[in-house]
Amino acid sequence: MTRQRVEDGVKAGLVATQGLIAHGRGEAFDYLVGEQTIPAADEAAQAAAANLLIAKNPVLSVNGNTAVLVPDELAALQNALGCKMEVNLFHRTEERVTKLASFLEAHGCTNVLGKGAQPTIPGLDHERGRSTLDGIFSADVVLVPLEDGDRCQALRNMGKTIIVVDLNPLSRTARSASVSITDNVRRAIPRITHHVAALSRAEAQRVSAAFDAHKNLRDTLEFMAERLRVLGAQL
Ligand code: PTJ
Repeated sequence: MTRQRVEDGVKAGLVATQGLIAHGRGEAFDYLVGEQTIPAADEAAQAAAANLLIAKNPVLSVNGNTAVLVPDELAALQNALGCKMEVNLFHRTEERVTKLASFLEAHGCTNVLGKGAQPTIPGLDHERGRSTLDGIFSADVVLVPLEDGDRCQALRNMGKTIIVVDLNPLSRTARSASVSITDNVRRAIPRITHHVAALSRAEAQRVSAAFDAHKNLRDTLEFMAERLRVLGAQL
């Protein structure tokens, strides 16, 4: 059913054709974690919630794959945070931005930015470096599920806290993010929303300060390695 959403999204002009390849890569890594939220991923989801809660101007950045996989869940997270949302695409066309903004609004998202974004992110080419001044450009914390490594690094170079969701813990995106959640975006977004509701502001400060991004990725790789060892021993 999840794969069908991506396929239908391509047919509807919401998902880039490259989104199918990206999805397949994600599925392969999802098997390595057992298609479940592992403890390290939940810890990262809590750190993500903490950073979004203490942000002055948090923004949820949404691409084609994320929009079709979790539109209602994004609306719930946006509602819990009362923050802005921006359609920001890697394979950008103005037509797809407009379609995605309407699609997200039909699912309850509000204040969806992205149309008419300007080339504002230093270090990226004209098309890939676009953002809106009210949205990602002026944000201090950005959640960018399934982001590209160059853009993640460029946004970090602007001094922003960047939270990503990426099932590949070895991707450049995962390694350059402030917080990387190694989980399927279908499970990760509801987990973040759960933690947003559960954390007090004081707890959020503590969780954010205590989070160690590289240790979390090491724990994730250790989980995958141990799981493969156990599965191999059962053969
Ligand atoms: O809609 P656009 O134009 O912004 O394009 C979006 C894609 C995803 C096509 C674009 O950003 C892209 O090509 O991304 P990459 O570089 O292929 O990276 C996608 C990463 O997301 C890979 O590391 C995948 O393993 C991971 N991934 C794919 N599906 C999921 C996922 N991670 C979490 N949940 C998924 N469902």
